[in-house]
Amino acid sequence: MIQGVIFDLDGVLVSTDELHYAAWKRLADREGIYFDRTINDRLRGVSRMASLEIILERAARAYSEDEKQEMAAFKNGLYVDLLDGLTPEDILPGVTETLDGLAARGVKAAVGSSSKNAKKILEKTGLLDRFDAVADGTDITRSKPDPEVFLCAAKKLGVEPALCAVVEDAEAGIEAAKAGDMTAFAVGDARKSPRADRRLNDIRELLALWN
Ligand code: B16
Ligand code: MG
Repeated sequence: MIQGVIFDLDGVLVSTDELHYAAWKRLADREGIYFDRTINDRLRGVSRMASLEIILERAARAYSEDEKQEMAAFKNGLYVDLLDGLTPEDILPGVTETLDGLAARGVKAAVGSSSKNAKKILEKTGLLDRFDAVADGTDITRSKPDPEVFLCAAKKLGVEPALCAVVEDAEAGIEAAKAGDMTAFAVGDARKSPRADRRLNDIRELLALWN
């Protein structure tokens, strides 16, 4: 039986995906690079620098390493400013009830996010105290689809990976969960992933596992 649930952050707990999109769009427009929401879906769960490389696939010229660092910093500055506006109202529907339900069933909960801004997001939304452990972009060297962040979360929870479930909105995250020998629950965009073990229309459906 599953003893620990590891939640992705962006697109699962909080809709920061819209803020990532707005910040990347500003950068792409500044550089005259085509960028749309379909390309943005490929950035879900992917690290900042890997996201930039995906955006640069449409660029008309090559960029130097220094230019790439500047672009990533520019985007992150915009994104961090947007995070200042986050409140508990930005928690996605069903998340609070799901966390309450897990706690009532004695199931541990963690965050497993590629973001280096995860703690700020959890603080601004009041979610930080709701988790037994947080593993994020500051804990890892390899981003999803590598399982490192989920294995780190499982270790912090003290639960064997095989007894952990992951809830993800990104293909890269589903792949990471499976590479880590965990059960992968897909929400949102990740429901089209063939590798997901289960697909949820509503995150609260997760609680049926323990009924
Ligand atoms: P940062 P997740 C991911 O968060 C986002 O989905 C992805 O779009 C972003 O590039 C990545 O975090 C890194 O974020 O630039 O804030 O360090 O879905 O793994 O919670
Ligand atoms: Mg995500």
